[in-house]
Amino acid sequence: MGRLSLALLIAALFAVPVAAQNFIANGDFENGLTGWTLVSFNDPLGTTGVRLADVNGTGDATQAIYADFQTLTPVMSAFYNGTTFTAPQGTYPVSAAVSFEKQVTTPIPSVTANRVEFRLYDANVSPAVLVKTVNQYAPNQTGLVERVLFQNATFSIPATGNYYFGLFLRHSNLAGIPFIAHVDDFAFGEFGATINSGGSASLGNVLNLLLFAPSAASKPYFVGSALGTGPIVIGARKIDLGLDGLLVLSTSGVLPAIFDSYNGFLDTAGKATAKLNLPKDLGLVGIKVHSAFVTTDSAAPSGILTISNTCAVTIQK
Ligand SMILES: [Ca+2]
Ligand SMILES: [Ca+2]
Repeated sequence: MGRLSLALLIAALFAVPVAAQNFIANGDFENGLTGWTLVSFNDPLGTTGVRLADVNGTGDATQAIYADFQTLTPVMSAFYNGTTFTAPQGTYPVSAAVSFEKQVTTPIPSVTANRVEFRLYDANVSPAVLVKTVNQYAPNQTGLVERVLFQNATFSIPATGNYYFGLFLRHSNLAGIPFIAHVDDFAFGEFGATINSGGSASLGNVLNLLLFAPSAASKPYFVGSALGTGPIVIGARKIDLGLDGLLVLSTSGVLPAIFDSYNGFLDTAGKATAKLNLPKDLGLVGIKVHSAFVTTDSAAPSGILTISNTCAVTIQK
């Protein structure tokens, strides 16, 4: 057996028991539009694709899917389909970072009604059937960029089978001003938990880690931050964190002023916010921090009820 085939065999053995946590292929768009198909875009003056943007407001720009709307009337939209995935019947949380970037400096004159629609399709039939749509509206914040972390929704897979998500970026003509809509860090968690980061990853500031595990409401949670994505295998599952010094430090509880609320209990809606208080240490600039969390239940396999996706930010000056 040649070296390559042996490597493939080992990879196959490893891949079988270790399931993925995120059904969304390339949901962080770091591989461009791989896995995403443009269905329609009707703005003759606009552009759409992938660009660098700080969608979650952490200070670092990463690749995000976008639509730059320059036609002000009528309503314009970009519609993409993601990759089909196989999911077991169940209810899973969804999360993403969404932003709407104003292309003029004048104040927003009215409610913009810009929105992103997350659409789940059943691909077991042809043509595929829309199962559910959840809207994330622009938050109508002042300033040039309106940001929101979308994490309040769950989608139910009605029967084990094949599904995909559509992303519909919609520009309203109400405000009469051009916008760029972005979506990044799109996660749909197989094990019922999602994490997203927001706030500022700059020295001396607080990076918020928003935890969401509706199936683990009121259960204990434990957040870890690491320098890499591992993964670490937990029974038949995995968590995408590296077993490194930062993970040991962040989970040890010895620096609660820095790793603030890294463990506790989710609220009755299955939510909590952990905080990474970044010290004013220039040596931290440029470090990429990956974070994920688990919830626990003594009756669950390995005592772990849910394992989240992993979110990453790069520490800024
Ligand atoms: Ca990204
Ligand atoms: Ca960012």
